[in-house]
Amino acid sequence: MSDVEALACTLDEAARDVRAIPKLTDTAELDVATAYAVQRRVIERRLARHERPAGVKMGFTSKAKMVQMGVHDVIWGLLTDAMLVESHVEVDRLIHPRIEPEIAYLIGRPVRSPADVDAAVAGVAVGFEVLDSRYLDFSFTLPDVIADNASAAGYGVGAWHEPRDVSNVGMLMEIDGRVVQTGSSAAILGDPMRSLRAAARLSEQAGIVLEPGQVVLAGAATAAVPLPKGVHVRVTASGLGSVEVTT
Ligand code: OOG
Ligand code: MG
Repeated sequence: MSDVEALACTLDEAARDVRAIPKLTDTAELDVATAYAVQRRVIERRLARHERPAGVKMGFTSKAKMVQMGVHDVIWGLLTDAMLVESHVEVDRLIHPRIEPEIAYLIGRPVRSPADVDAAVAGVAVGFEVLDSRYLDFSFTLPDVIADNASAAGYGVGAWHEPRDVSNVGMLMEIDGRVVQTGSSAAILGDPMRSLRAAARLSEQAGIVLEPGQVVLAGAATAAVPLPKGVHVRVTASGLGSVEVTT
C-alpha cells in the first residue's frame, strides 16, 4: 500500500469509527501536494461507497478562521452529497463537531478556470458548515488539515437567491436564540467572490471541473463554535434570509 493510500485509509476509518487520531505529521512527512493526494483518496473512498461529488468548500479565507486555527493559507476540501444537511445533524456520529456561518454559491455552468467564474454563478445563499477534525484536540498543521479534507463533515444552504453583490452583508449565528457569532461577508477575502475565484484556480490546478448544480462554500466569516447535542442553530445573512439546523 502506498503512503497516500495508507494515510487516506487512516483518516477515512477515523471518521467512520468516530475516533480522533494523532495528526499525520506526528509520524509522517507530508508536503502540501501529497496532502492533497491524500484528500483526493479520502474522497475517492467515499465515492466508491456511492456518494457523489457535490462541490467544494474553501478554508481559511477569513482572518477569524486563520487566527482560530493557526493556519494562514487558503485551502479547499471536496464536498459529497452525503455531507448535505437537510435540517438535522446527528452529532453522535461526529468526534468534536463545530459549526460556522458561510456564504454559498450555486454553480450554473462548468468552471474549469478563473475565466469561467463570472458567467458561472447561478445563485447565492446563506449557509453553514459543520466541521469535524479527525485529529485529536482539533489541532493540526497545514498539510494535516488538507489531508483531512479541510475538516469537512457537513453543510447546509438556505434558499438560493439571484446572483448579487454579497461583498458586505451582515452575518449572524444563533444557538437556541442566543447570538454566538456576528460578522460580515467582507471578512471572506474582502468579498466572497474572491474565494470563488480562488476555488476556480484550485480547480484548474487539480484538473477538477465544478459542474452545474454543485456548491462552493466560500469560507466562514467568523470563527467556528462547538456544536453540542440538542440545540437549534440559525445562521442569517442580511438580504439572504436564514438557514436552520437542529442537533
Ligand atoms: C478547517 C476548515 C476551515 C473555513 O471556512 O475557513 C474552513 C478548520 O477550521 O478545521 O472551513
Ligand atoms: Mg468552512
